[in-house]
Amino acid sequence: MSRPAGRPPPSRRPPPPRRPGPPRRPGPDRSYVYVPAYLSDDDRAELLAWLATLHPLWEHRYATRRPPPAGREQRRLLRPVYWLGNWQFACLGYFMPPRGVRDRCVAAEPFPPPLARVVADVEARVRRGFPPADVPPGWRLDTCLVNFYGERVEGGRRVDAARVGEHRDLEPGPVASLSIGERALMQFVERGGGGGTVRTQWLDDGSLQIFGGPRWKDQLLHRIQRVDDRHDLDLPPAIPGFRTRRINFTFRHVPAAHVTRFARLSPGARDDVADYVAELAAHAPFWRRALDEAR
Ligand SMILES: O=C(O)CCC(=O)C(=O)O
Repeated sequence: MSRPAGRPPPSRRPPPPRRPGPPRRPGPDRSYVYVPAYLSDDDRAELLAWLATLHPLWEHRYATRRPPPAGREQRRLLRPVYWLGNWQFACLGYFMPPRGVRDRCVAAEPFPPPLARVVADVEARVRRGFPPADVPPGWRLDTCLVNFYGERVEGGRRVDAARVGEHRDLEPGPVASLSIGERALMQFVERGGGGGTVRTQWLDDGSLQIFGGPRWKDQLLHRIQRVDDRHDLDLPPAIPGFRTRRINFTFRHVPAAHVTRFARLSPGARDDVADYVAELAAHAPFWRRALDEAR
């Protein structure tokens, strides 16, 4: 077929001039989710009834049977805690891959039904909505840290302890957190001190937050700046010397290969946590069995 005279062949035609369009908006961030009013009334009631049966530990930062490391002062943690799935005792050091993985995660109780339901739903949300690269092979939310936020009562004085300094959660993959009680101010900040606050999020009563991926997990630190005290709450369980106004459940993943039964800890580590395990065993059949197994 012949070409009409005077027309350049199509491939040589100059491209049409670009029209400046509106600036491109970044797509939605699939590695962060905040869901207000997530917890159902039934699950909340069941969770509070279960909490009332717990005996949280108020751990010391370092082992109590020998002096703290040089230059460090022994102290109690800011707040009582309870762990499910596996217990990361502060004196053994928290799970810190790749090197800090042995003798740190002690097999602990399974999740009670309302938390098991939350976990099943959160895992499904993550698999549906998060970028696959954020979710390592074998990832499951098998670990939960229950943090009790409130104030200590010391010699008649009330000392507020409802905060967490900036840190990263080193367990691989997304972490999820469920909050009940007074709302908390959570901030994500750039690492290295110089950077500013990248996101500020009030974590409301009954809310769920999930974050994962290199930006939220590795490049940013997070902290709890403060917790409101507007409703005079005193959440269960009763903890001597402490009034709880917020409880947070942080769900994480620790690979099963790094979880050790109490009876299988190295003798030094077992000795460091023996008093805590005895305290837990006084109230929880799981820990009674763990203690018996080690005898
Ligand atoms: O209480 C919260 O919402 C956050 C707790 C937290 O940062 C943690 O458990 O690592």
